[in-house]
Amino acid sequence: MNFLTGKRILVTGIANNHSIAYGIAQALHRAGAELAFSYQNKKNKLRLEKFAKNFNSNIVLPCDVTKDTSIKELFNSLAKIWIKFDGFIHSIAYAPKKQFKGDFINVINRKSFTIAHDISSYSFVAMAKASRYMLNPKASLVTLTYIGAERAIFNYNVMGLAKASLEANTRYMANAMGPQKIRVNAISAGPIKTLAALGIKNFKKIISYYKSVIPMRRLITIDDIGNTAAFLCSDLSSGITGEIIHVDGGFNIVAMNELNL
Ligand code: 0WD
Repeated sequence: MNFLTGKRILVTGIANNHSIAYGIAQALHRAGAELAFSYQNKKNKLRLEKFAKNFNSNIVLPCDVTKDTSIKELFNSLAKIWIKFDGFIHSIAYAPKKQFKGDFINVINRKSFTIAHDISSYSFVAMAKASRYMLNPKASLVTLTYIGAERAIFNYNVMGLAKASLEANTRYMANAMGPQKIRVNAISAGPIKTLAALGIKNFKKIISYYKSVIPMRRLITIDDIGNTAAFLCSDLSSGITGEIIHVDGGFNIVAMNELNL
């Protein structure tokens, strides 16, 4: 299935081979896409260079999305290799660790609110702003969100607000970039054990509750997310933009099932 042959896609947010972005890179590669990668800091560089080889890529570039200069440098460096490209995967989120533990009102503060929104939402449009001139018509931008944007989830706290902002951002970006024939979508993923997720207090309990109530009765994998991202990056999804697509085994459609009675 080479439905991404000829597409060049930048993948951000691989911390290790459990990262959602890693599953996405695997699916994009299987479908024939050419890939480039960005990493946040030097400690990830070597590991990412090794991963990139698995995907026949040697394009591994630094980018810390908290700095406009770093975002600009990423696309300046990429432009020397790819004059134009066909989209990117935004798989980046951060809030200070203390925010993921306890009563929302008690733990929230102005600084953490700003950091969470800056890194987890603004960075998506900042990357689009910096790369717009390099994006081919039919390009596709994909980000990752979570149901904590739509419903209150204990301990998810300020990240729920940042994800709600990211989802609105997806719709505004889709509307602004539609005339340029660029599509923008978000995947709302079910919970997956990754480095970022393990920072949320009681994450293992979230996973076991989840597994017991979702219609599919199984956990979502990074392959499930990867396959949907590959579809969204391809022309197979040519009529879809501004959507939040749930890849969560149906969790979001259930209010109660027999296991809760
Ligand atoms: O259950 C889950 N794991 C879910 C994750 C459910 C639903 C959504 N998501 C979202 C996350 O919120 C995030 O947006 O998926 C995305 C990827 O999450 P992940 O795969 O769970 O996370 P992880 O493997 O930890 O990668 C997140 C990466 C960072 O990794 P580390 O662990 O080194 O912080 O985001 C990147 C970084 O690579 N990142 C940044 N990249 C550039 N500049 C920055 C930054 N300032 N901050 C974080």
